[in-house]
Amino acid sequence: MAVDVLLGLQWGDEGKGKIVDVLCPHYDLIARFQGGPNAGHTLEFDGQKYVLNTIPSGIFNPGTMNLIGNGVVIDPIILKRELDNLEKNGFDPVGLGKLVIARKAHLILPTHQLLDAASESRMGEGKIGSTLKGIGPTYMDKTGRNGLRVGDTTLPDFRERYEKLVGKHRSILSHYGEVADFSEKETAFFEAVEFLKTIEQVDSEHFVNKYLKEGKTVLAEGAQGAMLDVDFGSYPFVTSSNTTTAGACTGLGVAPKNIGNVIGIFKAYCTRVGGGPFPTELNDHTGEELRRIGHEFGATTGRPRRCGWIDLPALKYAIMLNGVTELVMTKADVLSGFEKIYACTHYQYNGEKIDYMPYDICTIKPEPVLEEIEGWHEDLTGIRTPAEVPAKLAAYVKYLENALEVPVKYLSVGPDRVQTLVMK
Ligand code: 2SA
Ligand code: GDP
Ligand code: MG
Repeated sequence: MAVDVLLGLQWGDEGKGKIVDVLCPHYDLIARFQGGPNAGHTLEFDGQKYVLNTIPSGIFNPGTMNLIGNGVVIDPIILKRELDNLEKNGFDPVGLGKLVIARKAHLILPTHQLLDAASESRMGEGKIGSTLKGIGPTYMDKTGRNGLRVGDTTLPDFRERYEKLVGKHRSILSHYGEVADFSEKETAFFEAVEFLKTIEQVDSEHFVNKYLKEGKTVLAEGAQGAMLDVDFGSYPFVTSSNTTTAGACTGLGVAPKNIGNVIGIFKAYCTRVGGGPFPTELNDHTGEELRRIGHEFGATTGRPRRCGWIDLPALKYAIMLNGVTELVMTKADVLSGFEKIYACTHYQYNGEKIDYMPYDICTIKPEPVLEEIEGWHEDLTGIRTPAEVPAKLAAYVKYLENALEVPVKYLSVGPDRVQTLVMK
């Protein structure tokens, strides 16, 4: 068996949580492989809405196991809050043994959040627009070989290791001229660490490979999106992990030869939250309409998302990087009623017309070359079969399939799990 991968092809928030929830009955294991509580994955069913930050989106399916992989960074306070919320709603994945966590996953400390905020506040116009969850500083400590891991919480000298790392953070903060005051957060952190210890810890590399050996099905769940990948995204306006398929290998301990289908998700238009280049951004009434109709606000921070038309050079790049084998298009319903919609086919860049994402999109802005497409007016939210898809939407899907050279297998027409059409 191979590990299928599901990930975002734009700047995040493509609807990954919803689609994992839809697909998880086909899988024995859902495994998150990167990112942390910067992610907000929204699921809706039976009139209820849930936002997951760290917990994999297979958690609501009784038959599916969920793994938080070694590539994820974990804030114990947020993870505890997520699990408490689930319990209040009648779900107890820990009690049911449906959630395991990699002991090699790194911990986000309260001081990582202070460092994130201190760094952002000094960047002025050039700030990344991070979620302030401490993601960057935690991955810095991981690659700098100073980090604390989930497995360390069970060691007798955990507190000393913690104090050592916090001491380092204090000196960086004092260099920034900041006084580190986090005593309340620290108490909550240690309480949450005790709770964390009640979740079964595993070696994700052995755990996932055992599933494969036993012929079981595994889906790796990505967070953020390809254009936020630390290597290939719009650097430095990116997150601090590999959001692409390669990240599933390192973030779970899976060999590249054991990657199967790669399911790439994109919105029928495009959004981005935080700073950085966004070639097709609409700073006008149309952009505001997309935000209003699509409820485009950060699932974790509530920040307004920037909105624009679909960007084909960026999508083609993401498809290449990830080895995408099938596509999912979400939020088609949001475009209903737009007389004309537009697709960016090329960029005008430095006096040239190009069809790829150039190296320096931060100082030289690529101007989008847009193709006009007839919109559709039908309300899509009640449709359930491909036969009901309006002709102009079907033409848009065909147009995208031709341009992207990958089939659109699912079409999402609303936030609820039932609002999902199997197209092939
Ligand atoms: P960070 O916090 O260090 O990872 O931020 C670095 C950049 O990555 C962006 N980023 C995201 N972009 C879209 N969605 C994300 N999750 C939340 C959501 C975001 C929210 O689901 O809506 O609620 O604001 C996410 N997480 C990180 C971030 O905006 C920075 O541009
Ligand atoms: P993720 O981070 O990729 O899981 O996406 P988010 O949850 O951050 O943002 C996607 C938002 O769009 C959520 O509010 C979803 O409930 C919603 N959503 C997902 N698919 C659709 C869709 O097809 N139509 C509409 N209108 N909303 C959708
Ligand atoms: Mg999100």
